[in-house]
Amino acid sequence: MILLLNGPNLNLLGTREPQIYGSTTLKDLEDACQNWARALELKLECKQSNHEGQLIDWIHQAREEKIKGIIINPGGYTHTSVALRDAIAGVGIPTIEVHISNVHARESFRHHSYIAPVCLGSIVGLGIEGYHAALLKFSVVVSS
Ligand code: CA2
Repeated sequence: MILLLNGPNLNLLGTREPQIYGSTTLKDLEDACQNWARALELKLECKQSNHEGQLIDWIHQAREEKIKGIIINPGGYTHTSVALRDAIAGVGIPTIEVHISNVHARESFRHHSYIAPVCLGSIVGLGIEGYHAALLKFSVVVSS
């Protein structure tokens, strides 16, 4: 089982700022990920929260649930959260960070990620296809 976590404000996908984040809604994104996962013979659980502590609790629970990989778009917490970084490092589950937009082409405060150093890798700027790329990687490195 792979866990997909989307962080704060990603529930607004498709409703505002389409020039940055596209017109796909969170529901469309999660449906697309389920289809991609099925094609890759991976089981996938999708969650979204606007709350840092909730995301951390889900990461901790992932260890009990024998989750094999985590795909996370931490939203704005990417650039602020030592606690989220500690949770990912603490559970030791391979994690891939995904950003829909190219954070390096945006404001300088988006250029630093607290999360990236504790991840297997980061995918930025490829739109929702970045989630597909992350699933593809997990289809190679883990068995569902
Ligand atoms: O590019 C990404 O995926 C981000 O993680 C999105 C975050 C942003 O803080 C990161 O720097 C990069 C923001 C998510 C907000 O999503 C919205 C979507 C539609 C309308 C408004 C916000």
